Amino acid sequence: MNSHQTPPRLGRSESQPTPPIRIVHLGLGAFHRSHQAWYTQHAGDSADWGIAAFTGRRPDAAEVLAEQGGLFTLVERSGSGDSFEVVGSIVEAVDGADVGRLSELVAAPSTAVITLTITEAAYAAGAASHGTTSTPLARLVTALAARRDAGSGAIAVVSCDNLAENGDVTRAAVGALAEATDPALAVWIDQNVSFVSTSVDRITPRTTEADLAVVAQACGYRDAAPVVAEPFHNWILSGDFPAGRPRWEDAGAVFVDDIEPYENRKLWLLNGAHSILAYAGLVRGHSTVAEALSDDLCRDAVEAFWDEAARHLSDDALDIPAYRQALLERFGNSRIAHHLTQIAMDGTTKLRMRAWPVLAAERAAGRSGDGAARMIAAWIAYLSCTTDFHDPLAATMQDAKNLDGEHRTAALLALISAELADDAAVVSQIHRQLDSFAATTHA
Ligand code: CS2
Repeated sequence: MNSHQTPPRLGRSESQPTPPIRIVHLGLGAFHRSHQAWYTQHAGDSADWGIAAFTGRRPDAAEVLAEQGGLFTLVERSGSGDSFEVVGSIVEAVDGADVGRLSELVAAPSTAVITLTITEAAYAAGAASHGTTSTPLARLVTALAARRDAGSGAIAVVSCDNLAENGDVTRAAVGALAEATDPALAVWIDQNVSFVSTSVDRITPRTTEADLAVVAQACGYRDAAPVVAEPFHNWILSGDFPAGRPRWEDAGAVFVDDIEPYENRKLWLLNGAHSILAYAGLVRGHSTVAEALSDDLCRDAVEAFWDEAARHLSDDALDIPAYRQALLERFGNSRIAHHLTQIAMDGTTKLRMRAWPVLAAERAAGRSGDGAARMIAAWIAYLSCTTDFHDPLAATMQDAKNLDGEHRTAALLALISAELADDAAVVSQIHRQLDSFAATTHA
């Protein structure tokens, strides 16, 4: 190609068959594309399963992807190089506010699966949103009503957010919303919607301008919406698919009866370590996961937390030593620039699931839980040195930050869990860690 010519834009050719829409997704972001869209593309029956994906926080993402017929490049970034693949399983990209199109698609009898990546915080926000269609779960309830009215039958809803028992959490949130607006719909949902629990994993940092240039250079076309991810991917699911599903197992997905041990392993060891690295790392001036991991203080804090969490992950099939080793390698991949500020978002919701269960389990066993307490102390230290934080409880958090000493610590802990804040011994324990953390930081 002549270097002065603009390379062509990535797009579908007329002759390329497009799979029919049978999956509707809420929360079109980079993670959906590197994970569920990738698994669907690699299912043996991928020709039968197209995805219509609706945006959540980024409505502009639909426009850019729609211009490419839903196609995008997945850049698989290992420690030694990049490989490139065009993913074609998303066949329609829609602005999430288009509840009419969402209802139409969910009401279609051919639609069998609804997947969600709406962020952890959205499950709590759902409860306050009945009667509106401004939140993803409220939109989902509206669309499920359309399916009931159309008589299209049972369907599976699959949460792919980092929450323990995410299927049950979704069932409760959707059920409460339906109950508040249309009790008969709540009954229909109870009888016709299968809420599948899943544990999802693939590190997917935000795409940068530099990534766009890498793709143009390597692939010879312009892609305005590539996604960069690590080579590792994992998907564990538990639940029924009454209207069918793609053969995701062909791509490595695993179906289990009891998902809890797998969820906890992922949430505590991977996500918990991420939160420690994010908060401790940012306080200590690092910007990426790989940088924070190379700081002994941060790494020791991670290992100490892992030792505690591992005591509550006793099933041999979990192979915790191998899992820990693999995590150190994944986090250490410095070619993946996974920014700590991205992980630091929504701390109250995340720590409730990443730190609190381990702290509670350790204390119930008569031990200190200092490793888990340290994750929370790192979060408080981070809040003390920034005004630029993103959290669903940001407004209340500001009030708590204005207090002093242990009152301040207790008020911040209350945002994670009332039980934490009510336990004076835990408040002091975390408060002491905060001081030691700050002292080490400024040494
Ligand atoms: C991260 C996760 O942002 C975060 O809180 O811990 O997004 C993490 O990268 C993924 O769960 C990896 O699968």
